[in-house]
Amino acid sequence: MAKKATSDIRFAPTGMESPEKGGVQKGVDLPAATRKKHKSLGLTAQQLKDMYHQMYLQRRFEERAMQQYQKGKFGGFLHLYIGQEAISTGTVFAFNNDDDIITAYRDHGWGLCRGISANEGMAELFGKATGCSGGKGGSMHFANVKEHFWGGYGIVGGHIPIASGLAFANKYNANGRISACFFGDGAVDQGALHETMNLAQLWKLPTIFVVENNGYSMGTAAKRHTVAEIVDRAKGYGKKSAVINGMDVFSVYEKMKEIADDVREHSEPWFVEIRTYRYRGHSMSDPQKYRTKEELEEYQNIDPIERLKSYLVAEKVCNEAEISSIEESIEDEVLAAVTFADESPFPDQSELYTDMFVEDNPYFHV
Ligand SMILES: Cc1ncc(C[n+]2csc(CCOP(=O)(O)OP(=O)(O)O)c2C)c(N)n1
Ligand SMILES: [Mg+2]
Repeated sequence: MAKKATSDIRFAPTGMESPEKGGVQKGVDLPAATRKKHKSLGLTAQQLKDMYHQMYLQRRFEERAMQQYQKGKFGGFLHLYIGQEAISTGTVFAFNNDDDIITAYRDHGWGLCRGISANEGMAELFGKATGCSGGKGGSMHFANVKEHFWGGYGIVGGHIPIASGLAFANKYNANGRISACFFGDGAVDQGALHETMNLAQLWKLPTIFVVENNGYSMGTAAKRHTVAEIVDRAKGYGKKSAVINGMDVFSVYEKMKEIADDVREHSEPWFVEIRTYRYRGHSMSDPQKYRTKEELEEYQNIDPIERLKSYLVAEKVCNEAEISSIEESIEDEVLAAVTFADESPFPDQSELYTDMFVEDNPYFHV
């Protein structure tokens, strides 16, 4: 066989042109959204308003956080969840309040859904003592263990075994709770995922592995960093699986509720791919050269918050004035959070060595 010229040897698709030439394809293909209306999903009008409140709070909290970052009020990393809010919201509404949730570093929205106030969240970003992690965690380490939100992790895939550990404890204690681990498409080829998927299946742990596939791992499109359909990873481990439209809160709610019920009943893990899109860069210093403006607009046109708002108005759950009043109250809440964070003190030096270890009542023995 003739030796290939070095210039013909390729290790990965390149370029932004056509897929045949190895170009980058569109972020994610969304499956159809549910056609069900709220009543047939068992959601009340009040719950819909709460959902809207929750999603809008996450959006405005992060928009303000971004502004404060740009003003230099805090530094380090800031990974925004904007665009993905239907996933946290739909899931938290579908789960019981004491089901365990753990996520990666794109964690602000999850924290706000699980009892962290705007004040505590903003103060954490500012590194202040009044923050949800005492100002010692920052953006990537929001946590609220009392409300079964276990954080906030910076190592891609590193938190996946912890989620199954939580499931192990729940099964051992026979407390009827389940756990769910949320991670990005960039984590699907991490060894920790595959080791944990194997054990979770062997031990029939009540847990859900959830990929929030937003189409990109930093600046690399999913179609350039991973082979095959992500959801098909489930097959190799004999897992039940689903693909969900993450731009629609009803679809997330419906399917995650069904899955949670199944996991609770049969104590068997699921592997779920929720397809979504992040509107902002990976973190704050991302020139976003890997995607086109048109692609971004395609997803912004099906924004999950706008979608819910249109539904609320069309179904006469709220009128425009009620929606404005929800939005205004959130605006005030988030602005007050900025002032709160600004005026709060930094942690005392004596805090440097606290919160390093669990000293009493480890979770497993509760
Ligand atoms: C083990 C490890 N390798 C590399 C990194 C650097 N890193 C931080 S985020 C990231 C991309 C992860 O993308 P994805 O899982 O799709 O999550 P998303 O940012 O899209 O939410 C990488 C490679 C890291 N934090 N941990
Ligand atoms: Mg991603």
